[in-house]
Amino acid sequence: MSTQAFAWSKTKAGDNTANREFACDVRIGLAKPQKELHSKYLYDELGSSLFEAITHLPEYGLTRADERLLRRHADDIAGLLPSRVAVIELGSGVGQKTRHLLQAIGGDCLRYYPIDVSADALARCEHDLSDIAEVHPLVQSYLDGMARATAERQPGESFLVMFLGSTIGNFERNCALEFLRDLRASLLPGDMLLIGADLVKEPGRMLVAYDDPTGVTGAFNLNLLGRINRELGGDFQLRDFEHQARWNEPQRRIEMHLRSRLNQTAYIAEADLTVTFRAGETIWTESSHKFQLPELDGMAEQAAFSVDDQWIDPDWPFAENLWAVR
Ligand code: AVJ
Repeated sequence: MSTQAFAWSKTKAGDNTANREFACDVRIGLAKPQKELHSKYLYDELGSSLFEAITHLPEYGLTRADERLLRRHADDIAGLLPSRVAVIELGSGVGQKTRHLLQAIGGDCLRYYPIDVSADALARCEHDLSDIAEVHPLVQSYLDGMARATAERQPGESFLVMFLGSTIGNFERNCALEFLRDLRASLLPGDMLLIGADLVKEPGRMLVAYDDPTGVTGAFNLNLLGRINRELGGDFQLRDFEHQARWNEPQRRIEMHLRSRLNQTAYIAEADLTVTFRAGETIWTESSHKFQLPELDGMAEQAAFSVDDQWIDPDWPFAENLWAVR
């Protein structure tokens, strides 16, 4: 056992359910011919902070486009909502983009349920937004959080669910549809979904957004191996891997990979797993699907939503979509 693994076993509860699930996913993912790790594991506290830093990069226009649309059209959006509404946000992070809309909706006791895997981000969210809404943070998965929030529906009240930042793009296209159907199933007619989707643009522009010269996205990606070291007693040498971003044209998605610089072996104590890498072999860590406008309306249709409105940013092609449960 390496010293790291020993330190791990002394500091973390070995029977922790979340850890076991992580270990199990790592075992399965790294046994595949194309090794892969689920992108949700990028967001531990350090990963969430690094993602926050990504949103400030000049090359990563996505978050600013999302925020511009929400700021410019907050009144339009608020005007299209049912009169009595509570707000749920999936993957809120610190909830910074949401302020404008919450303000436009207004009211004395607007309830806001931010759902996120990062407790730190939610604590900041609550702190920053409690002047304009009654904040009920939920550290849960999206659908578990949905169940918790919708259980608090009051008579005559509707929900607005916000799914911003093109997080829907992290799902494989068929899984995205399945997820939207599950989401729809947790809602009632009259409820609405505000969903942000990043649009296909010039490959060079997309690539540099996911491979910034400052190296923040690389750090964000490499942290996944650091997290395995910390939480699962791994011994990955982070310097022997490099960040890689690819534009997959047929699938219309950016993929992030971690590429092994050499032939090497890593051991992960908690997964009782030895993994070997050939030089140049990669672990696929994230997909960010990019959308074409017509396919968005098709997704709404197929998940039993109707399209109420859509706003597009002229500087960074990105679409904010307001769908209603039908
Ligand atoms: C938070 C999922 C929208 O896919 O663009 C940013 C995550 N990954 N840079 C995205 C991310 C690399 C981001 N989302």
